[in-house]
Amino acid sequence: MTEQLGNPTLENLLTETRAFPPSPELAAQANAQPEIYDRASTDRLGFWAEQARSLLTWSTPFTEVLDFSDAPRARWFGDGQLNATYNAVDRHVEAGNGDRVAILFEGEPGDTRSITYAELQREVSRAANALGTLGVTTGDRVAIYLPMIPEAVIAMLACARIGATHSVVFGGFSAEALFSRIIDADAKVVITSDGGYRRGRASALKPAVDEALAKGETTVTNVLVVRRTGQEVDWTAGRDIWWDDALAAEPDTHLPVPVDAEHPLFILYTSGTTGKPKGILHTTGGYLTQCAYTHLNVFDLKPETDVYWCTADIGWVTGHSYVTYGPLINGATQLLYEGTPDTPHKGRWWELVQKYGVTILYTAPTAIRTCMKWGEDVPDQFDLSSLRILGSVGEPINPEAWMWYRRVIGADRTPIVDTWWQTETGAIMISPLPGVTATKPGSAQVPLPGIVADIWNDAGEPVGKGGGGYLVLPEPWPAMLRGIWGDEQRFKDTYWARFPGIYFAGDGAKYDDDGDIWLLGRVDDVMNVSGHRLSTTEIESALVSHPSVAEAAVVGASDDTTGQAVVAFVILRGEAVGRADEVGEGSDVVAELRNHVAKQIGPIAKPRSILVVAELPKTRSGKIMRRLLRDVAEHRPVGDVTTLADNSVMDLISSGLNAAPAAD
Ligand code: 7RM
Repeated sequence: MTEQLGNPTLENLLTETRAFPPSPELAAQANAQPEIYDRASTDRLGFWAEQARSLLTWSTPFTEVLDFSDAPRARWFGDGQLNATYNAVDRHVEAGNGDRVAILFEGEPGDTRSITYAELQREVSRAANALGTLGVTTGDRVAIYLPMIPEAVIAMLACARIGATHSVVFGGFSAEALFSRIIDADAKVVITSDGGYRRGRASALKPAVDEALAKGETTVTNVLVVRRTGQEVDWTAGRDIWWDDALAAEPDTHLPVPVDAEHPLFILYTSGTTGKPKGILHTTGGYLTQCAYTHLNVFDLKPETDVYWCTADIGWVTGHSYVTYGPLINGATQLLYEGTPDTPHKGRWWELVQKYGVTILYTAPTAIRTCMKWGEDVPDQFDLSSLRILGSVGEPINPEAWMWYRRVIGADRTPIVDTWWQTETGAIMISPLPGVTATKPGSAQVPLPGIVADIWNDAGEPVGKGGGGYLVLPEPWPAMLRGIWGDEQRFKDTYWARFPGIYFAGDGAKYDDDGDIWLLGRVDDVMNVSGHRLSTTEIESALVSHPSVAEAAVVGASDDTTGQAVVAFVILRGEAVGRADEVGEGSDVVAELRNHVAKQIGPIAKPRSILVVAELPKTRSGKIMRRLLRDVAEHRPVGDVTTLADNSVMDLISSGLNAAPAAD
């Protein structure tokens, strides 16, 4: 533990003295005023009940707020009923806001669509009817495998409208990953597209679905295919249906199905410390309450005037909570962009901010660091004066990137909200409030009103100001996960066992002398690459599934742009060693293994470098000492090797590594 917290930049972080209070104008008109902290702490449950009542429309009002008697599974607003899509769409139309734009879509090639709440209601209704025609009913699971196009949001809302549980699988994941998620959730229908636009060209998606469904027996009866690129696709008659045809055949009205507050809204798979991804389960009432509350207060959303843009893909939890549910529940107008920030040029994002007058931007530190690398003359060419709030999520944001973000993108004027949360927490937990908090570069600072977070030491004692340890969430919160799909025991073991009965987030953290929280990264075998969670074990499993690999060890090495990068150490099987005359970093074997990982998991999991070694450093009990491999990967002198079974191993590895250049 101490070792993992031994972050070399920590001392700098904790001497941070810069603070940026909100402007008097912003403070005066902000949705969240300072009193909110007192209100929430005086009567926490009453506060959440108030949020649930004022932010959502219930078809059956709840009387019970929290029931934690079956801990760790919580029930929030348990006797209430509601429909997520009714809340995200219909009620805005009923309130006379049907003409307000919900989604401003910009495709990577530059095609655009503007979808009002009234149009969204009609599209989602048709899609809900189409799912019904295919036999999907309340409680069924639907897999969604789509690029960032409006249909991704429409598909999610169509599921929620009929009470079907969606499982969105990131479009960058492989057929193998899709297959295992379809199997785990017993999905009945898959919604996909022919392809999407990526880096200036059409990239296919449907073949991965075909490949996934050919891997074995599944419960999938139909595949709905959105036509996005017009690419040729293979067709399985009787199973595959064009989305457009299915929707055209349906009426554009549909009665949303009220569900219990604890009805499963979605499953989202995320990497854990073991090889198998966990299906994180979220339910309806509590999740939506916290999404709406955080979106309104952390981003200070004014639905009539703001243009909000969250750059996250729908395949990640940020896309669920802050593209689909939070903004739409609050009646926001938001930009949805399909492509990458550098296509066709490195100013594309800033061009979009200017074009649409974006006022609130929510993105990840890795994107900010990439833009820093491209130089500030790129954003300087655009008018970014519409921006008033900037958000960050996914990993710790280093103070340099924070300052750059504020100065170059925010004209030294916009508050930055550094938001800490997880797939498991469902919504933002720790963050400044833009009209209240004097922000500090690099710190997520304070738990939101209604949220309890603390930092404990190994013995489970609060460390207090100036102390470091494990981040814990001692009290239940509305958007908390309700379990791991199909694996109750793993749910208990993973989150509730380190400190019995208390949620352990897996992150290390430290309080500064003001009592502000600084997140220090994961303390387990989870890596964070460009804000994406990857499991070391999962990548190791992918590597050893290749016939040439005997053994593999993976570590996350710090990387200037992506935060961490995947570095793998592999021992080849005898035949493979013989086959390759040269096993250095550009060799065939290494290239093949990198592609193999991309195929097994997805391109984001591709190791930055793979080192072929003769031995791996192991303890006498056979545990791989990843700490030493991390030293090597980060070009540090190798630390304490006394627990190694054979301490000459590290010399062997280090000498082999020095020559190795980094791959793309
Ligand atoms: C939303 C999301 C969760 C992990 C989490 C942390 C890290 C996320 C921040 C952060 C420092 C932040 N969900 N993390 N946000 N670390 N400051 N503001 O990212 O499930 O994919 O990842 O990400 O380690 O445990 S996630």
